[in-house]
Amino acid sequence: MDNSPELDALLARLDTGASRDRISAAADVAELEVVERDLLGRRSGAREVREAIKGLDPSERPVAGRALSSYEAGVREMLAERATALAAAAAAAGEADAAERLDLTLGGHGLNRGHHHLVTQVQRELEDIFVAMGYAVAEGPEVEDDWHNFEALNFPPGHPARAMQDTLYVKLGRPEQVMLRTHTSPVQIRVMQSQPPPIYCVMPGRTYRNETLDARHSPVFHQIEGLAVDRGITFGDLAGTIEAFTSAYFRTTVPTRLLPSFFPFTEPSAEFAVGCVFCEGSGCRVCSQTGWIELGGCGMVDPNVFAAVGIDPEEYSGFAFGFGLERMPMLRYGVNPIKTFFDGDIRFLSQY
Ligand code: FA5
Repeated sequence: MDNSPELDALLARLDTGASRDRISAAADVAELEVVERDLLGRRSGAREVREAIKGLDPSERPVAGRALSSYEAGVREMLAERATALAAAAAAAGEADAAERLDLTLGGHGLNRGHHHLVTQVQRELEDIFVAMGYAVAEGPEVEDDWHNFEALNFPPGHPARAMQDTLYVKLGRPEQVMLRTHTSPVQIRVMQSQPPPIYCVMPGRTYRNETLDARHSPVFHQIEGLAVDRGITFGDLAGTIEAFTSAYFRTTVPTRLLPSFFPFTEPSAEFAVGCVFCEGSGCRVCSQTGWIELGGCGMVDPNVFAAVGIDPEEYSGFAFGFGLERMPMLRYGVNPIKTFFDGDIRFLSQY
């Protein structure tokens, strides 16, 4: 049976010879891509033939379909061959160029763009560790009022525990009412005032104390505070959290130790220490032969603190901790004394 004129017209459009000529004429990969689009793409003749097959008599559709498939397969093969040939030619040209090229580069003056201070790097790293555990990050002001820095944290005026933190006051308003914050704990208060539980938050920042500089103490230093308030939070959660972040930071399972302590805003309170990473607990100069290095304080949020911010201590419990940020890189890199961080000596800073 003869083909219908419609079928013949379609088959005539599948011209392998003309396609071969176009493919061979492509001088580089970019041109070859254009040819491929023209021959097989969405607006190509092949695509129009595919659409037109639907309008043929059903008995002729298989013939047209087979012809189209065979044309497309042939074009793809020719495209692949041409691509290989073009790639080989480009590689050969590159080698020839490289052989003739003269290296005229001078040493030059590299632009030293600087980088984050080691303390900032550690702060960011610790934030990432806590964010991965589901914590948010919050900040508070460095100039604080007496209520946030002390009173809401259960240090009433005249409480002897205020003497534990040598305060630098700012001459503003009534005497001794405005100060440089002595710890990051006032940010706990601000966070609890600003949102209802559940709260899982870390609060890093700069803190100030009227202290004489020594190997481990500086009048300006950084702390990172942690606060978790939810139903059913226990001291076990606190211990597990401390172990989790110290292990994540030191990238090994470091032993942690909690010793009874006192803070007006936590009850019970503890000091937490990590096993000395230098001597692995056997005792050395860095850990004063104790095998342990103190990082900070912690405990269960005191009900009086919850009362100050309007959280019901019958419904919620929580833990808090705060530790010196400089302690972490001091331990990891053996930086000593603490003033090394703040001297601004580029020979030290550029190492990290
Ligand atoms: C506090 O500041 C409490 N706010 C910590 C806390 C938070 C307890 C939440 C309970 C709940 P302390 O004064 O011990 O605690 O300081 C905590 C840590 O800050 C210390 O262990 C030490 O690592 C660091 N630190 C304290 N003073 C200095 C200083 N002058 N220089 C460098 N680091 C310091």
